[in-house]
Amino acid sequence: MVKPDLALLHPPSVIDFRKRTLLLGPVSDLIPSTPVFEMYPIGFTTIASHLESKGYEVRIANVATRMLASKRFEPERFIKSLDAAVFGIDLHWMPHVQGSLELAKMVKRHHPNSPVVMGGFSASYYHEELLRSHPAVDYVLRGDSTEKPFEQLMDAITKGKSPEKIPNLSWREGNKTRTNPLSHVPKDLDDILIDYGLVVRKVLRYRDLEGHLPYKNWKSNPMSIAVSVRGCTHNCVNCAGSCESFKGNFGRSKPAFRSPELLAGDIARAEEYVKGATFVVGDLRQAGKEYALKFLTELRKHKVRNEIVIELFGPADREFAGEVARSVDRFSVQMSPETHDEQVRKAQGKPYTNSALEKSAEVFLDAGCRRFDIFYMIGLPLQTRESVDQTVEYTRSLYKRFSGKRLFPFISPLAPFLDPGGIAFENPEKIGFRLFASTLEDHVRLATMPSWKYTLNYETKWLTRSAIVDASYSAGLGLNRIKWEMGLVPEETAMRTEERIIAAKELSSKIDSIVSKGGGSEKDMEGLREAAARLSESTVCEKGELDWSEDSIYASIPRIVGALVRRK
Ligand code: B12
Ligand code: SF4
Repeated sequence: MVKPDLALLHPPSVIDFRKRTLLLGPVSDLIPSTPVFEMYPIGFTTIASHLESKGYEVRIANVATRMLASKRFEPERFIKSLDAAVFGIDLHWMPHVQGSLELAKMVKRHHPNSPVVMGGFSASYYHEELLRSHPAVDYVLRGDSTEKPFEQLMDAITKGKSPEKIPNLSWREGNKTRTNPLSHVPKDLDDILIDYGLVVRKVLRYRDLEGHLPYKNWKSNPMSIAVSVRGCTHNCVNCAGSCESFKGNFGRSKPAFRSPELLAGDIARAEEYVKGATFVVGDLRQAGKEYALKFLTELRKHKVRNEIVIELFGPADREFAGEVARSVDRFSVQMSPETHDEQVRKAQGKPYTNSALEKSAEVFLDAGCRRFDIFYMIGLPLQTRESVDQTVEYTRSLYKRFSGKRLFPFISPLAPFLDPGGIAFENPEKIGFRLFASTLEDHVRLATMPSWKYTLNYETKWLTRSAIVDASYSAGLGLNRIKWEMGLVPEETAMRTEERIIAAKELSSKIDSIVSKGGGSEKDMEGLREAAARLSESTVCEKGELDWSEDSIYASIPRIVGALVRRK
């Protein structure tokens, strides 16, 4: 087998999740991953594409999907068997804090002479603590764009040069932590290489399909991602990807966009390999109307047949909906008003009205969008239990208004963590939040708590941790009932969801009662382990409700073969 210069490893959120009792809760019901967050950052593919173009051999190993795919897969044995000059581990999303650190220790145990590089949003935020308190981590590459700094670091490591001048790098020199300036912040994304065939070639080279899968169910519901932007023009208070957070933590004062031509090309190339939906990250109108229209004109030329999923960060008009419809065969829309309550929405950083939201749904549904998904959240500033209940009731009026018209509301808690670096995390009291964790170490402790109530790193003035849990299960039950009454989910699915929510609620109470008597160790919880694992997946709705297509990986095989042959 080829020896990679770099192995990029993605951990599960908790490395020993199979051995612990963890009621992880409805933390990932609305995304493709399971609650161990097995999806690796899209950046793995751009880092790998860039380094390969410079002659480095890179392997991607998704340890999380492999652990989910087989009980017999042992991460320690696998890490031992890997032979790479350098190991890269993402600590992008904070929920991976325990998994990333444990994986780094594993690498060091078996490969003490191979440097470990960490990167991603959370690693950038906590770079000092990572290097100060975690000897298994040798380097941290900060910021939202590490492709070129990583090339420089690989050169330095493999040729024994000093890392002194590498932008965005934090590193250890003796007992001291060195922090180079965060100066590589590209103004646009036009130099980024996205080789959609790379993963397919890697699967064949390393004979490892599961280890390259972005998430567990990718084979039955494949999806690709096209990134229009790094950064954001908005300032939602709980988000570490906001304008203010990018400025404060990742050195970016303005979003960087991919040119409309390249973005449309990415989507067309993704289609060569994957028959499934392509999710376009970022509201296309953030760079201005002209950008959005240019992109749609370019996309039209490619005659894309895959379903395109676009995001709206704010209301849209009929003209824009019409342009989207003219440019693609099939499309869906996602919008996150977070709540029906306009005051709460404003406090969260999204000052638009319900009538503007409903108008947007109307114009897109009229234009032929296949589904209009609306996402609500629990744990927002000013949001009370009554407000959550009213959000659920409001969806009934939405269903009535758009009856039979493919409008799908979803609701889930802001969990498990309030994003470090976001406005609310940095100014909790001002926003009305109370934090239970600030350091990496605090978050590691929370990540391994027996139920998600104790994992939450925050509560609000209006909803305690217990109230967030209660409101989430209750809203899940309410929305499920409404969907059933409106005929949006079959009775059988609705019954299954209801039973699961009730069972999860009961289990949560059992865990509370053990904890209240001073228990909480793994031994005290052992009898609940299997139920906790079973009830952690898809609590408030089923993953199938989110599938954009019924295509499976097998439908993509002719394309993959065709695309690989064309590349030869
Ligand atoms: C698109 C997106 C998603 C997509 C995933 C896309 C993907 N596979 O990367 C979906 C919708 C699935 C998603 C899910 C989640 N997301 Co999200 N997501 C985003 C969003 C909107 C854009 C991210 C993006 O485009 N990144 C592009 C660039 C910046 O990152 P990248 O190319 O992947 O990686 C570069 C660098 O980060 C770095 N890097 C990354 N990994 C590594 C590893 C190494 C070794 C190195 C050196 C460098 C490095 O270098 C890369 C290349 O330059 C941001 C918000 C924002 N405005 O940024 C939130 C954001 C990143 N998500 C966030 C969260 C919390 C989540 C969830 C945990 C939410 C949940 N509870 O369900 C899940 C986790 C999913 C999982 N892992 O299974 C938070 C993270 C905050 C934090 N510090 O934890 C953000 C900031 C905002 C938010 N609240 O949504 N997300
Ligand atoms: S949640 Fe708000 S701030 Fe964060 S990426 Fe989305 S629109 Fe931007």
